[in-house]
Amino acid sequence: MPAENFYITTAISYPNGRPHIGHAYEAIAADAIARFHRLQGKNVYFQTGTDEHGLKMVQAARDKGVEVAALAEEMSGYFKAMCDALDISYDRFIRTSEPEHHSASQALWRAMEARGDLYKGRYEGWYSVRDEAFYDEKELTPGQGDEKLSPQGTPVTWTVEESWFFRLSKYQQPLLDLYNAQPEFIQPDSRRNEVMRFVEGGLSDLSVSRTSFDWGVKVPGSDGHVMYVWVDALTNYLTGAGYPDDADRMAKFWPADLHLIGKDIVRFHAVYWPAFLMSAGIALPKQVFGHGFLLNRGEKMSKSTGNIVDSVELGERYGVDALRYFLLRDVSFGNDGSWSEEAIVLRCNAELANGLGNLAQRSLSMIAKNCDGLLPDPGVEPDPKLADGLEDRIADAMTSLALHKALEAVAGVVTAANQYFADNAPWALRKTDPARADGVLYWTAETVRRIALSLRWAVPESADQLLALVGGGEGVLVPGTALPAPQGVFPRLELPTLT
Ligand code: ME8
Repeated sequence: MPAENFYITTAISYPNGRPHIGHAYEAIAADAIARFHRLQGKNVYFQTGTDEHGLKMVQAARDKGVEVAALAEEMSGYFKAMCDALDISYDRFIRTSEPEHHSASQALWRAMEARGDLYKGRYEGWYSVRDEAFYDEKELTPGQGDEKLSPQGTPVTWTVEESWFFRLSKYQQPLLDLYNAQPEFIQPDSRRNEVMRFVEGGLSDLSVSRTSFDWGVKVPGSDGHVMYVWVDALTNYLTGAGYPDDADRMAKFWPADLHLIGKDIVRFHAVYWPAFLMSAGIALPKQVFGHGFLLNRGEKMSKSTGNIVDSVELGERYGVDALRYFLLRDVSFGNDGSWSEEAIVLRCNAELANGLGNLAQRSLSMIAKNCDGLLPDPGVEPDPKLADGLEDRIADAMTSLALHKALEAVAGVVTAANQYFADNAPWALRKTDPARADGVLYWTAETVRRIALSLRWAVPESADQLLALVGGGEGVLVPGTALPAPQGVFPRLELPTLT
């Protein structure tokens, strides 16, 4: 039987500046999920990339005094470099400036037009450049002076232009039916509730073209109009699946299994996107999951506000796997999370250096010293078993994308195994009952193997190093195997000293 296909995407980022740790967080979470499914034997297609059109890009280029295409090219390179530095196993890094993506967006447009869902009108409304979105008057809050702010807290201005409209209002009931029939379509539940309340409040038709600039995908047959950036941005998911021409690829990877995005753009993915697809007669993605925001000691970071921390530098300073472990383990997936260098150091020292690293180091150095570096005989397996049910607990947690719970299960086994090692004191048993001492070393090493296998999706490089150190792979460890000289896999982290 051919392997089951699994198509996962991140949001595509605006390359109007360099990536920040929020982008790294999303990429790492998606990568962890993609790797998990690959390890389960699925044929995974994982797409990420950059969203290069729209007014936000035009304005960023103007502010920097560069051509918008050059800005997109340069910044997109930083996003890709970030993914490469953080071990993000994407299959495709898509750029919406690619010709293939323009064709896909135009094909989707024509399909919506053929359905009678696009019409030309005049748009007047409150527009936020930073959010690239129009808002209803009732959603705005007062800012300083005469300023009005969007629900995201960004300034809005009254804007008038000729525009194509999408009949979003027509899809209010079909969308509500979708949310009711498939509660898993939007997750977590809190985000689903927000979206349902928004849609129940009524949907206005959506302005889907712009005439004030030309940096975008041209509206077919309508000179002077480029598509509203969100129409083309969302279409990137279809472009990656081979839409419109590659029917074989579409059959494999569409509908997408999971769009992983941040909570600020759930409305675009859970309202506009399914409405566009319904209009075009294309199957809907199976799930949109809105993860929380990563805050630096409680403060929001964004490229527009300039509070950026370079995740590549953090990875260099503490280790890529330490950064990955911290983000996946510390943040309750779906909720907002807070990060600081202290928190990274604390978490990784406790659970990686002192927890798992120590477990491996203590057992493997005794095997090197007392057993000539050969895996000893197991004797009788400890009762209760050390990593009993670990893989099932992880798989359970992963079905609801509780990534932090999956790692919590692993951390629990590390603690239990360290306790087992300390309680059984193989260094003392060596003198009184060498066979039992051997057994303790064997079962500790075997547990390290199970733990390492269970961590491959989260900390791929370290997990593979650990596996090599215990001489293991998929199968239970074989007594008599010669092990390489033990080495530390998780160094103790230190905060940089302030000068
Ligand atoms: O929204 N913590 O691009 P973007 C966690 N181009 N995630 C964060 C975050 C933070 N502090 N800040 C941003 C866009 N993100 C559009 C997407 S998709 C068809 C188009 C997340 O560069 C954010 O929620 O502003 C989004 O999922 C992703 O980073 C890209 O954000």
